[in-house]
Amino acid sequence: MDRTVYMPKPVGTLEDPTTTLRDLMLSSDLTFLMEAHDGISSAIAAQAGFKGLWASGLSISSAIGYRDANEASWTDVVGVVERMADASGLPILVDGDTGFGNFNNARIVARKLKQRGASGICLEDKGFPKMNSFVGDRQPLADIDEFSGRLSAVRDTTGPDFVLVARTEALIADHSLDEALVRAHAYAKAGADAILIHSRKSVPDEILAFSKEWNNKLPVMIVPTKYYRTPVAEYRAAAISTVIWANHNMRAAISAMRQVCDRIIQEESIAGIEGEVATLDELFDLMNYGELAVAEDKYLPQAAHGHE
Ligand code: SPV
Ligand code: MG
Repeated sequence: MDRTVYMPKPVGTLEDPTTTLRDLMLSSDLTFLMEAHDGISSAIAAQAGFKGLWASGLSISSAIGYRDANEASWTDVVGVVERMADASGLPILVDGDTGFGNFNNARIVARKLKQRGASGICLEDKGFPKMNSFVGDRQPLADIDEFSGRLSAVRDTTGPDFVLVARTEALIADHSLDEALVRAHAYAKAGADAILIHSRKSVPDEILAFSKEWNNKLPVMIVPTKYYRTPVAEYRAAAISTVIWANHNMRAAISAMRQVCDRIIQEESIAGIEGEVATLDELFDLMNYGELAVAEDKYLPQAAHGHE
């Protein structure tokens, strides 16, 4: 298959993807952002043809052995996002959780993410430390004015290009559609570029009702993890801007790694799974080792690079 191979690029040579995320978000067609959580999952998503990435808080924290409860620090997240940007060359919307504190923490995180190659940040209207939206029933919402201040601080700090997504957890916390709408209006006023409306229902009814009432005041983003059966035609019909496939690279990795570990421990051999795992050549191709060999020929003294 003829696939463009992305490679880690030196800082400063990346095309600026900021406009691209905004363009994707504002385009008339439905946009898909794929979850990634490190360099290699970002490169794989780019090769598959995704145009943008979701740097998932759940997946990034899981990948480094933490729970999605702000156990990973914001500097952990910034470091991972930098690797994701370099490895994929794609625009990245970063799950900034609640902003890691108050308005001041939120604006520092957003500024550092922008400096390190992110194209936007999504902030959710809860407090620090947060808990993953699908864990437990206690999801206390932030005060609307205080959270709006967090959004405005990010807006004022990152400038007009960096995409700012306000995520309301009103429906996750079992509040009404009206509460979600009141919050979305306040967040729009505070400077958000888009609203992410989250739901934990297995059908899309409440997000479609929100979208209808909201009437495209700002682009709407959704995370259909729980209502995964809904055909995307319904989102197109509802003029949803962006669908986030929020955790599927991580969940795929868990299944694959479990299967391989179980087989190797049972069989005390790697012979059985050889045909079922990526080849080393596939890995070298993914990381563009070919370019390194060409560069060695160009830059290393002939005697030193060992290719004779
Ligand atoms: C994430 O991917 O970390 C998200 C989406 O925020 S969810 O896990 O559904 O809260
Ligand atoms: Mg998250």
